[in-house]
Amino acid sequence: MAAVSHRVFSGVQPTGNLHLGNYLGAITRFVALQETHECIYCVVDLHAITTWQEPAELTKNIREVTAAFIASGIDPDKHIVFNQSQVVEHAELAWMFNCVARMGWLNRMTQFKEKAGKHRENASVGLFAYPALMAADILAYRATHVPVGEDQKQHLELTRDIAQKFNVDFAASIASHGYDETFFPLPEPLITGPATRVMSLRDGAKKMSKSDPSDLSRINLTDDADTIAKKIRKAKTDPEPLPSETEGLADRPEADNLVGIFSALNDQTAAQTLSHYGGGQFSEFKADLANLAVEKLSPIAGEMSRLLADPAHIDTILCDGADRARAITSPILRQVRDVIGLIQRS
Ligand code: AQP
Repeated sequence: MAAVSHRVFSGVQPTGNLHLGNYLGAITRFVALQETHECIYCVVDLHAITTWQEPAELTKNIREVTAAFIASGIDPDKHIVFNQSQVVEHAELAWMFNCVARMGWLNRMTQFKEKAGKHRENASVGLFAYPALMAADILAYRATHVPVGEDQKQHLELTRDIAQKFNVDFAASIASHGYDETFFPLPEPLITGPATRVMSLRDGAKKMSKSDPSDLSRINLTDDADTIAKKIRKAKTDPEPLPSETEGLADRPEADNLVGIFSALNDQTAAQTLSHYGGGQFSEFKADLANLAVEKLSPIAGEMSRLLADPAHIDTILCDGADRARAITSPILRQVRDVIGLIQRS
């Protein structure tokens, strides 16, 4: 079976504090791709548990990411929305990929180093093997395109390495079963748009992140208007006025970040933003940015809370999505078992 020509897969972890970086770097891209591609969007709960999650919070966060997808404009009828643990093929293929990926490859992953920090020995085995599960998420669908933020680029490269090694290691078996020699496609990362790396509001050198202990560092999708305005007012800046040209943003990470956020939310280039605000003070720019952020995010927060009031409906959407997802992964995994040489029920 040849790969579908354009199939998009991506996921978001239900680890709480869904923020503007997740929204601009990933979810808005997910929405746009629906027009042109067959899309599969996953709440990656198995990734979330690579670090400890309080069980009731995890359940709540799975529903919250689902609500954020739908409130942002993802259509679960036309495309597939589900949570990863309901499609067992993800975990099965991940195990097979654990046996294909090399320790040296995983040792180079910067996200593991950052997340494990100085306490590597205490990190879960799952956190180390996380990129093999991500490769399985994508390749269980033979997805060809993966919209992600800049931080996931290295994991996507590893996915391509795993696909390539599998295709080579099992080339003879793939051929003997009559399968396409490109058994797994090498998926392309789609790291596009004006905000592929939204930075912390408190430190322009750190990415905006769910796990940052300071809530002032990020705008959460569920923040109310006053909280958004307060966080933008308190966002770190420098004493200089805004530059008139984009070149003037070099070496000014906080200014660069706020201009990037404004431009992404207003669907315009940084040059267009600076042509209006260049030479002005941050106070006026921040007031307009706060209004813009509230205008764009409040309807999403409102729709999320409406959806979350009916958890049974969200769970039905996830179960239905999982059934449709399994209809794709189940025959692909049958082929994988064949190729590896495993005996299975016919
Ligand atoms: N700051 C960001 N700017 C742009 N894109 C971002 N993404 C995450 N942070 C930014 C993108 O959002 C998608 C979902 O990410 P995730 O939840 O699966 O995991 P993550 O990248 O680990 O997100 P966080 O917020 O940084 O969580 P923690 O703090 O737990 O590590 C991905 O496409 C990601 O690129």
